[in-house]
Amino acid sequence: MKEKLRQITEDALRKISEAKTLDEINDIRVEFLGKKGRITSIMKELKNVAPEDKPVFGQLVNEAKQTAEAAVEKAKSRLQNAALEERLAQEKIDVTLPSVRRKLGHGHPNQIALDEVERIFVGMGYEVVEGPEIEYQEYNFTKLNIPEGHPARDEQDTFYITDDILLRSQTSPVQARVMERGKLPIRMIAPGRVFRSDSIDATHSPSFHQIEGLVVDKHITMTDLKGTLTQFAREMFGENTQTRFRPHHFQFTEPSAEVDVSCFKCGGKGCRFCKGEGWIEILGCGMVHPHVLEMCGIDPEEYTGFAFGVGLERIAILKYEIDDMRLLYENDARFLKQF
Ligand code: 2U9
Repeated sequence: MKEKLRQITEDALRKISEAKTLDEINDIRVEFLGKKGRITSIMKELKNVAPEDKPVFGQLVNEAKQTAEAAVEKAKSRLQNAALEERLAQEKIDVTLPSVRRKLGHGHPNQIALDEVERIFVGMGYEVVEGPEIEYQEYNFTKLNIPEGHPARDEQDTFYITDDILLRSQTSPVQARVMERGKLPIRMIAPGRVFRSDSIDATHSPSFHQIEGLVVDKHITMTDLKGTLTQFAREMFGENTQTRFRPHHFQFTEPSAEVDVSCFKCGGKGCRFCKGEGWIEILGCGMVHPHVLEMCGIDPEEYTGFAFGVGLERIAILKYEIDDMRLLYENDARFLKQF
């Protein structure tokens, strides 16, 4: 029996010393020390040992168990250390290698144009205010003098979520909300995404961006409007830019105008860029309609104001000479990084 135990122990130690992986070690541990392992099972043969030899035999089995366990632990740490050494050797970093050059992103032309417009108006003391893209029809239309059933609602046909809630077709509701707050005077611009139920072509998109402006104070006149927008045009398109105000109609302003700038390519002589006109349309504007002031809680007898609206894409297209608006939405880095 003793001889059998010695043989099993010798087997275990040899196998342990020859093992090359942690998995192999684990298999050997199960083979010898597991519940049905060879060393564990030999205890069952205790009944065949003479009573006087039993204590000695028990002790021998225990010693064999401890020897095998110790050898397993030692082999485990030997293999773990070897694996670590190998990983460290593989992951060695060569600090003399050239670094991977990071690709830098680039501002979107819309963003570059918006930053410029904001810089100009903030320089004139305006605040930049943002508002929700999902709006009540009351703020998007009614408070802007476009009552239910008015044909102007069709011109700005947008996406309705319910009868009452829609995707804003203009950023004007932001100004209506600021007026309602009642803190005067107001000098603000409201940039943001707007929505119209339009098909996509070179100059239209169901989602585009506007920047609208609003000034409300005592004694604001059309002269303030003309001076402000002329200054904006000069800063945006060059200091020799001339402006031309043509009468127009908007529901929310009276009187209203569209503004053209002298062509910054030919200086007004007429070229391919301005289609021979010498002028390029850039924005719409007007004196805030007294009824709009009233609906937003401001007394039109005491206060007057002017407002304007520009299409951000239109400004970007003009300034960077982009001939198709769709290019602005395709996110092709080869196009975007040119500006
Ligand atoms: C309030 C009162 C008046 C905003 C204005 C325009 C003129 C205008 C268009 C330009 C091209 C929109 O992007 S576009 O399609 N906008 O011409 N917008 S005045 O007038 C307001 C706004 C808010 C409370």
